[in-house]
Amino acid sequence: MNRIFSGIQPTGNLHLGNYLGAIRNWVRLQSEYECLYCVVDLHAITIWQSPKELTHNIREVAAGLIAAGLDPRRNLIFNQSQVSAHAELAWIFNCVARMGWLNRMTQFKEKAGKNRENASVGLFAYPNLMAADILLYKATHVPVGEDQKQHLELTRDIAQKFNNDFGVEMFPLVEPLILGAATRVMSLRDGSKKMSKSESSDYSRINMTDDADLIAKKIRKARTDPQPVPSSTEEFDARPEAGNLVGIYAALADLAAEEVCVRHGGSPFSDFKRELADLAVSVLAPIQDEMRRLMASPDEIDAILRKGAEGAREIAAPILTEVQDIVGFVRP
Ligand code: AQP
Repeated sequence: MNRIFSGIQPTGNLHLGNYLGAIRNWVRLQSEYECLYCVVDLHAITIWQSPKELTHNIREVAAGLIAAGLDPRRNLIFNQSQVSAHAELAWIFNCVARMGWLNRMTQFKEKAGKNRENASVGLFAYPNLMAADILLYKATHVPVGEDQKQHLELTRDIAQKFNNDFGVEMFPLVEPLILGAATRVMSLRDGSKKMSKSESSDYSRINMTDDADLIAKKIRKARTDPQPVPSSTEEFDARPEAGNLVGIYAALADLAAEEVCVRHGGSPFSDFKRELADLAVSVLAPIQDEMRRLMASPDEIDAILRKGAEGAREIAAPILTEVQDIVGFVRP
């Protein structure tokens, strides 16, 4: 059976990259697969989170998922810390994965920056927890943005090493699902950096909670070059900021980037940016309305998360037991 698991961190500022690279695809997959979607709060605390803000952000991300169209009756939507098996399996994987493998992870290098000695141990071991998230449910497919490709390869390595070490066929080799025209949405200020929640400049991203005026302002101020809209995707490598805006337009309009180049190539960016802002607002406004409604009733969100966690625990429990037996633990 095909089963999907994917996660998103409640680190604040849910943005257009999260929506186009991940959430929107999750909505489309819910009719084809059994899906578990997780607000990964254990991952979030690998970097300092203010407790009050973390609580708010967990609910806001859950509200964003539901408002974007994930149906809690068809999918399990929950926050990671409510299912303790994630942490238990992650510990076992800490003992399977090798230091050398984790040393190669580019996300750790980017997030730890120059001060690696001061990064949390959790940040270093982040990919092991991610492997546990996925393999705890024997998920077969993981829809993610391109930035997570390396972590998924590590998940496959961990699954394979566990199977080899213990001589079992316990874990499947998961397949990434990298879908859509915007698998890597870049910063509006710098076409070489991905759009990110934790980037200090708010003008680098479009947040899911930005109102129409702010979206229009951010797009108007987005960095481009003096040339008009590219006439072909072949120009994107040399003009990353221009390519990024065309890619965002394509994803929002559900068109191929090449098609957008055919329709808008040669137009001044000032006109294209106006159209892009209108398009972004028309896609995001209904999601924002529903997010606001949900955030006004946190009990409704908490009930959805609680129910999702109960369902997740039911799937996870026998799988964790099987792993514990394989490892040789004595259980009650
Ligand atoms: N810029 C992006 N373009 C396309 N997809 C993206 N995703 C994130 N940024 C982009 C996808 O969104 C999902 C959830 O990501 P995450 O919250 O777990 O963490 P992240 O990838 O580390 O995202 P951020 O925004 O950069 O968060 P911070 O700044 O807190 O680290 C994933 O599927 C991811 O691929």
